[in-house]
Amino acid sequence: MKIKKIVFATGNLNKLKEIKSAINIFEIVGLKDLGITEELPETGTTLKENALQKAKYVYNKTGLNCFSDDTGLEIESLNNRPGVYSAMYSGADCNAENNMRKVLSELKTFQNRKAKFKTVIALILNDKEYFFEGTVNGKILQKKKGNDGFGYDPIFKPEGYKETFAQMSIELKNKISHRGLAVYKLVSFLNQEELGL
Ligand code: ITT
Repeated sequence: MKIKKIVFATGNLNKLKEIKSAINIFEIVGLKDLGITEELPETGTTLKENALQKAKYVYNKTGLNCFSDDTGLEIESLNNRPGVYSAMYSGADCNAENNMRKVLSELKTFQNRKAKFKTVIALILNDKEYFFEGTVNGKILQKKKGNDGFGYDPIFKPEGYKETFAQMSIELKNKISHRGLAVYKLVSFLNQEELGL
């Protein structure tokens, strides 16, 4: 089977940019290219459920092979919150700034700032479902640093690095990040499918 192009089901243009930069052996088709403008359903209680829900929605609508990504930030001192609720953490007015502000304020009195980002990718290929996961450990800084990346990147410093994700090139972030690791597994799988292994 030859896989030449695949749909990435996301409404998040920053994710699309990262995925396009990480994958160059298949053409990545975005939702805009397909005229899909509505928000994807995301009502599950786990990353896996949400990832599958988004991929299924687009697969059912288009009949095209596709994958999606659901990501959460788990902070140890906050009992792994915001986790699957990372996108809407600050409530009705949620956006990256408000979400980060809430996390920094909640962590004020805590010494333990350990956190991890987790991504689950759900792939629907010829009617079959597959999942790929990636995790990166790190910690939440006292204040924001850097202007690149998106979401919680300015307050997350991955283990073994001096910079936050928002201070890194997209290439370095892809090499070590939750999403980058999950994508690596996805691409290895698709390559095998391609070779018929
Ligand atoms: P889609 O569901 O349409 O893919 P989304 O932005 O809603 O887009 P998620 O539910 O997976 O995606 O994202 C949960 C939250 O985590 C959201 O606020 C993102 O900004 C944030 N996030 C996701 N990936 C991130 C990353 O690599 N670095 C920093 N924050 C990230």
